[in-house]
Amino acid sequence: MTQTTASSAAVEPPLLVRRQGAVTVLTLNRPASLNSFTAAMHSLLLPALQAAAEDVSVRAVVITGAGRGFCAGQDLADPAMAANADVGAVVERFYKPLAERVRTMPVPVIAAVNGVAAGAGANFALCCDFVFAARSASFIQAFSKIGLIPDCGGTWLLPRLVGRARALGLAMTGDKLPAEEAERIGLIWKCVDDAQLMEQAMALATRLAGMSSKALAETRLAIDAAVPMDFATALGREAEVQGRMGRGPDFAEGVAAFLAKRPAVFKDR
Ligand code: T3D
Repeated sequence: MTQTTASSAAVEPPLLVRRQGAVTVLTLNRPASLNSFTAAMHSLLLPALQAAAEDVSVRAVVITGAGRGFCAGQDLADPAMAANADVGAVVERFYKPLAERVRTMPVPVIAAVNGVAAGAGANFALCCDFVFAARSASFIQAFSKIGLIPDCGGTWLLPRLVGRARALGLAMTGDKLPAEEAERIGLIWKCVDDAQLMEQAMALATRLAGMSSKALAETRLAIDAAVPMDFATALGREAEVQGRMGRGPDFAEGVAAFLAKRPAVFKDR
């Protein structure tokens, strides 16, 4: 096992990169501020993911955090960000490419959420193919509390993972969701004992690394491609299908049975 820092100049680099067999392990490393994202961290994170994507000997990626947090989202005190008043531009520059990179990796990506994951930190984890969370970890859609909407893929991911009601509940309240509850509602893959987190994440990463990377990446693509439909398209389809149903005999029978206060007898096929 070798561990290198992504930046040799800094004493405490904000990202640690190491290899364990065919698995690249990325550790967000700003524990004093719960590994919140700075411009400096972004400048290492995306290239590290890109390097893993391009290195054919890498067959899985595990992402975790140093210290007691996974990632508290955007570092709200980062001068490099404060100088950039355009939050949309920050999202365009950092979070869009980051989320897109994770979702299109040629190998499986596993988040090992060791502590609180808030804001873009939560959604960065949810972009991954598998999310393991330590029992003491939690997920917070912190955006509404600072007058923002979920980013880093949150608006797309949340309703797909847990449905509209829970997506809105989490995003609007910004309440803390404990790891056990996150597993129960299907937001994440597994909640595990804190001491087991890395062992379990690495075991799955190693197992996936031995499988067909191509098949796994195509599986992700196929599942994502099968789900999406925008609201307007869904409304159009409802109208089209409802039109057909409304012209069919079962609708006529259903209405007739209701008005006659008798059970309906449906025969259409
Ligand atoms: O430009 C843009 O902003 C666009 C991009 C937006 C994407 C986003 O991610 S927006 C959401 C940003 N994140 C947040 O709003 C979360 C802020 N943090 C918290 O609400 C809390 O820290 C937590 C609920 C995550 C954890 O609470 P707790 O009580 O366990 O820890 P703490 O004491 O609040 O935090 C520990 C330290 O980390 C503390 O520093 P200190 O006092 O010990 O020196 C705290 O200030 C620091 N910290 C935590 N989160 C951030 C942070 N520092 C900077 N930015 C943070 N996001």
